[in-house]
Amino acid sequence: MSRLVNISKVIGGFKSNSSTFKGSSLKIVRTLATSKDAESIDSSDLVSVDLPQTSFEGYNLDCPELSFETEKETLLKMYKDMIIVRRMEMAADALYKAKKIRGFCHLSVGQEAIAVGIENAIDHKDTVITSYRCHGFAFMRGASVKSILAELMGRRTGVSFGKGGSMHMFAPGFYGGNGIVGAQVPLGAGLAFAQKYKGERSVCFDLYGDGASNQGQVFEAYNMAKLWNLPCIFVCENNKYGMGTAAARSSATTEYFKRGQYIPGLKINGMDVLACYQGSKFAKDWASQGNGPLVLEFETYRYGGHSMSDPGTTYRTREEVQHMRSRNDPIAGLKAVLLEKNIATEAEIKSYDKAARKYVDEQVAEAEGDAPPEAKMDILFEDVYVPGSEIPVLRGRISDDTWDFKNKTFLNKVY
Ligand SMILES: Cc1ncc(C[n+]2csc(CCOP(=O)(O)OP(=O)(O)O)c2C)c(N)n1
Ligand SMILES: [Mg+2]
Repeated sequence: MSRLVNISKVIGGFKSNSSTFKGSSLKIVRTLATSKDAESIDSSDLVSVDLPQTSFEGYNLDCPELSFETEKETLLKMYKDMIIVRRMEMAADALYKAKKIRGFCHLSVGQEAIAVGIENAIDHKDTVITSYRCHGFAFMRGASVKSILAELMGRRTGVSFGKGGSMHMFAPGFYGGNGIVGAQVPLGAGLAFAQKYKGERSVCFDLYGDGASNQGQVFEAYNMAKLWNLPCIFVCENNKYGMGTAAARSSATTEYFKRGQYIPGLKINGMDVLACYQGSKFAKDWASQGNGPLVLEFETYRYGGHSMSDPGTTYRTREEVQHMRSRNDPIAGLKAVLLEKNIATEAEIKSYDKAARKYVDEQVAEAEGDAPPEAKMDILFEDVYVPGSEIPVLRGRISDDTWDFKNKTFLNKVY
């Protein structure tokens, strides 16, 4: 029986996209739904959005429309998604500092608009794959907050059953969470190939960083995607640094959206969730209509260090970080839109923020209460293959490590 329960329901006009262990996704909707959500917002209640001219820049491409209409509830949902992702990352930060999370941990505080904008523009048939900075994407694709935090703490209820950790998170239609810089890019082209081969009109969002963008395998993937007209949307999250190296010190040109050469590109303001949403919708339409790949660049910024072991202050100034936080924050930006368009009052937004904090705190407590995986060999070798597709034996580092899947024991065979 699958341990991953997929729940996707519409409650009170809000779609829960959370699949979860022991079902907490329904709670997310109920916790954050206010009486206004359920009673006074009609799902056909449209609002017009006018993006600034600076939202997009095209390369061999006509930019998406700056003015569009969308449902008010979509804007509210994006706000709630972003505050949940940020609270979850802040909880991970605190748990790490309390030594309850060990090992690698890369947070995306500041970059939330990208995962949220993309997910609100696509559907469950589309696929997403990214690097180690993956918690927000895992949540948006359907993993519960609890299962993500439990994974970070090495609990059996974690999204990878407590054996993966920060960089190895998966959900339906989400192919990780990949720790090897750039390695996911050709995998994403492969996903897009499979989607096209199966005749689906879906697309793959294939994400990587500015640091990864110079790797040869990125250009190999571009080539094949264009050659075979794959519905692959290459997405460079340009957060201005690869670890402690500024983009201009590692990239001969930092116009990442132009680097597909023969593939059209689009630069998107990655600090504005509405631009991320509109740009992602445009990209999905483009690729699913058979136009082949696109290269997107989301210009963004991470507020914290590269990982928990980097304070993030030695290669950039405090003023730079402060400037981005105070002038470009994606959550504050959408809040201003909600207020300006009378979609929510200041008091309602405060209540959403409070509910998000309470919800994440509860999820932390539940995850902390869960047990780690038992120290059993069959648990160690579980999930290496999809059940039923195992090879007879898996060789380890030494002969004593050779595992017999059928009999769930070591063979002790000497090679
Ligand atoms: C093949 C490989 N080389 C080096 C590393 C070490 N490493 C981890 S993250 C990173 C920087 C990547 O920066 P970027 O692509 O901009 O992503 P960001 O961390 O900014 O999201 C490096 C060099 C690695 N994990 N894999
Ligand atoms: Mg980077």
